[in-house]
Amino acid sequence: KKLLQGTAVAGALAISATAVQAADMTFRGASLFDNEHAYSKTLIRFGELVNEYSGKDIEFDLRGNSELGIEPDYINFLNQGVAIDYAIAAPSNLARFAPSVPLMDMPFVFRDLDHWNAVLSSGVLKPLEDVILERADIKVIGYAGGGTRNLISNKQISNMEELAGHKMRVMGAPIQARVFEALTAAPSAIAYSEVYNAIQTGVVDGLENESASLLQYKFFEVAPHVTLTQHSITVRPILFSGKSFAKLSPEMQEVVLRAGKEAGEYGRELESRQDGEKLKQMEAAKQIQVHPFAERAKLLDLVIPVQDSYAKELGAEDLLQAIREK
Ligand code: MAV
Repeated sequence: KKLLQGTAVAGALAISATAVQAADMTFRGASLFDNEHAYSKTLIRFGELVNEYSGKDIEFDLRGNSELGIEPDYINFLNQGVAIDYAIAAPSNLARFAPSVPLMDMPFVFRDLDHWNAVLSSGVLKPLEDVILERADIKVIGYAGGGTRNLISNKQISNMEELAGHKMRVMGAPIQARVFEALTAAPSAIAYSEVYNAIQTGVVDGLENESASLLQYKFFEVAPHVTLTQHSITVRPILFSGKSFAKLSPEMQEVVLRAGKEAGEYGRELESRQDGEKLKQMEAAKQIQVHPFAERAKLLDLVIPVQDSYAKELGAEDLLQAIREK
């Protein structure tokens, strides 16, 4: 772990008057994607803002392209305070610490982008941030996301009949499987890094994901049909290890929180704007065929009772209500 190592380097170099630019310390981050993806851009912006607001020269060592694994690994690292200091991950990856966290962006919780924006610019998710800190020792410093998730499959799906029994990969949180079971599909939880192969070998016939990830991981090569279920708009917390955070001075903690919040705003604007563009780009390049879903209202009818009973089991009815009312 290099968090404090840079200080010694800076100390050694400070003997030269021209060495004041030497790195004060190093923070390491992880991303599933290359530097063109909104998550990586958000994390890069975060580093730039930290340096701008602190007046320091901290090295931000961002390891992209899944070099350090996938999001569940990042959660383990952040929780243990090893390998990395910051990352972006889907709330579903935090379910094993706190089953209420995936409620943040569970399918069909947002009516539209305005609703999603209203929720993210309010403090309504604060109880979930508290539970993440308490149970996982991970600090939420901002929110990225803004991709709209659709079904991606190796066959056309345009109505309830075609959706029935559809074998699809979902994220590991139990609420994800419950929602898609309620929609009569046949979901299974598979690690993100295995999904392409799982489709290619016929283990599943598709997944659900947003445009930027579909483009970057080229799922269309094995699953070229996109069905506009528009079932989720992603919320992607920017996470900082509680153990790394505790080592910072109060001033640096303030800087990290401010930079995280602003980087998140930048990332959300970017990803939500690019989402539709990327879908059109893949369609124009004949990489995907886009299908409307004839009975979207029916999906909502099937899912609302699942959301309700999930929130009830967790004692999170007030939170769900507060999100819905935004
Ligand atoms: C997309 O790549 C992102 O939303 C990422 O945050 C998720 O973890 C991933 O999908 C997934 O479905 O696991």
